[in-house]
Amino acid sequence: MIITYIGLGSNLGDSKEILTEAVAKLATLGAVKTSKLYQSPPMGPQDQPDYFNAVVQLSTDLAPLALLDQLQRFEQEAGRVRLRHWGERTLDLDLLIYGDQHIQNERLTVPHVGVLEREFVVLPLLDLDPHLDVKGQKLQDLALVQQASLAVCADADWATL
Ligand code: A4P
Ligand code: MG
Repeated sequence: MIITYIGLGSNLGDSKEILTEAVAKLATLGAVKTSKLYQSPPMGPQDQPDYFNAVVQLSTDLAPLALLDQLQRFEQEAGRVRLRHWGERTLDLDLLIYGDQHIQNERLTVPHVGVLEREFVVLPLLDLDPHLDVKGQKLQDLALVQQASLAVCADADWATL
């Protein structure tokens, strides 16, 4: 069993409902725990709605590419259309961390490129494991943790099934 972390984002449609459904789908792949639910202004183009973000810890036997296939299937099922880079989307599922593995191929970069820079990723990861270490960096020591301006909009039981 590998411990993985999946980043969830949505800023189109009924985001809370879409993310709750995504957690239920992830739960079909293994045991899940959810972070708090956050809301944050968009990174990238500013003429789009604020995002709802969370992270799910998923313990699974799926291999990395098989897991990515499932994440992309769930995105499609949520009616995902890609309008533009860093643009609005109904559901974005990113494979942030897969055990302690470093993966680099044409479909997958793990740990995910933004994992140390994005507060909407770092804060929910710390909800799930305050001692988490990524690429040799303790997340709780990152400067952005002290300065974070994310709004918590629900406690960790927001997606209770
Ligand atoms: N891919 C490579 N590595 C991974 C990985 N670790 N997990 C490839 C998932 N996919 C990975 O993804 C494009 C390709 O990345 C996939 O085909 C996969 O093989 P995509 O999600 O279709 O592309 P994208 O989302 O347009 O680009 P990108 O760079 O993934 O965007 P991000 O980084 O996902 O950022 N602002 C706030 N506040 N909150 C957000 O959640 N999200 C984004 C999107 C922009 N601004 C945001 C937020
Ligand atoms: Mg993505």
